[in-house]
Amino acid sequence: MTSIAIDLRSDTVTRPTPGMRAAMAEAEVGDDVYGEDPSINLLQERVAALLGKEAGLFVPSGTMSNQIAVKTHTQPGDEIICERNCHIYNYEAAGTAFHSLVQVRALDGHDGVMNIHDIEQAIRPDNIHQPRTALITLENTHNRAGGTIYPLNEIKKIARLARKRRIPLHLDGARLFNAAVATGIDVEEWAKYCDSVSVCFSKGLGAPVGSVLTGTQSFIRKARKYRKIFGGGMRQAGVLAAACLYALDHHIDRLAIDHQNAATLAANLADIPGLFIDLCQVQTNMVMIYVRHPRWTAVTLAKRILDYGIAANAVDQERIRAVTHLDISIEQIHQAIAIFRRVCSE
Ligand code: TLP
Repeated sequence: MTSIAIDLRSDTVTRPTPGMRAAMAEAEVGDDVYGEDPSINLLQERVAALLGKEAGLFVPSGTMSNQIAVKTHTQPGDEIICERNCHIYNYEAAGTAFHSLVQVRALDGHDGVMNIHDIEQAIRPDNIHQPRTALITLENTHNRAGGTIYPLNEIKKIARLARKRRIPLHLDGARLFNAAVATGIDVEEWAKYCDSVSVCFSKGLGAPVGSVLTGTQSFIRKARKYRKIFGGGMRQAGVLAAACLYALDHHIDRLAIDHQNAATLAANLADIPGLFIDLCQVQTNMVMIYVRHPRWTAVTLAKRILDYGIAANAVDQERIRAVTHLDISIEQIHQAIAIFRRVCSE
């Protein structure tokens, strides 16, 4: 197996820095099922306050956070509305059906953004034949669209509609801090329009494990019970929360470097014959590389660059996703560009 020198598969691949490891080693801990882990309690409070929510819940993964949110907002037999390419619908192994017994109404979007009229049309009337529309979910930034930012105005419109129809709105904010750093709009403003918000620490923020789900006190009380049922009640997990606290203090502003690196990668790859980049889509730390090459498809090109130690995932036959993060330097970005150029001229 070729060893990976430059790992652009995801921002989930980062390893904790020495400073983060030191914070983990020194963490105060307790049994969190009893609510007695001071590091977890502090993290939950800090994240809730940052997002302007009443309470937070520490969970092992972004997937569990989203799935607990769906479970807490819905009843079996309900329907939820989401965008067709979103993570909840595509990458959580049908957890909505498995855990919550809900059906998904997936709407076409543009760069992950749903049309407000399509949402309005999709909301079910109160009719014995039809499921109840119990939840609308959004994703910011949007993974499969290439790290695109959900326009705040669109969120406001959806929130207004959702409130009018008494439907809760959940935000999968796995990369919400990327959206905040890229726009200068703080996470509280992004979160304000949504009833529940999930944020991840094991993506761009560089922690090894952990997400926090936020919402009202009563929502989080219910969610805590579901976390236990899902097997996510952890004990002395303050060592993990300490990594997340460290990330809050040290790794948010530096996301701007990842965004700059993604922009450099995109601008240079766009010049290589056979590769196409929609530069408007490059808004944060991801680059979707469209492969329209006489020799390579996205899948074969991803395999070939791996021979040179560059790892990036083909998300379909046409696109490779490259993600920048804490463990990728600008020198590595230039090395990766050189490899793409070389392979595309083979
Ligand atoms: N996304 C992963 C893969 O699952 C695709 C990645 O490499 O990008 N929401 C969004 C928007 C995500 O991108 C992810 C992870 C999650 C939720 C789930 O987080 P984890 O992996 O912690 O369960």
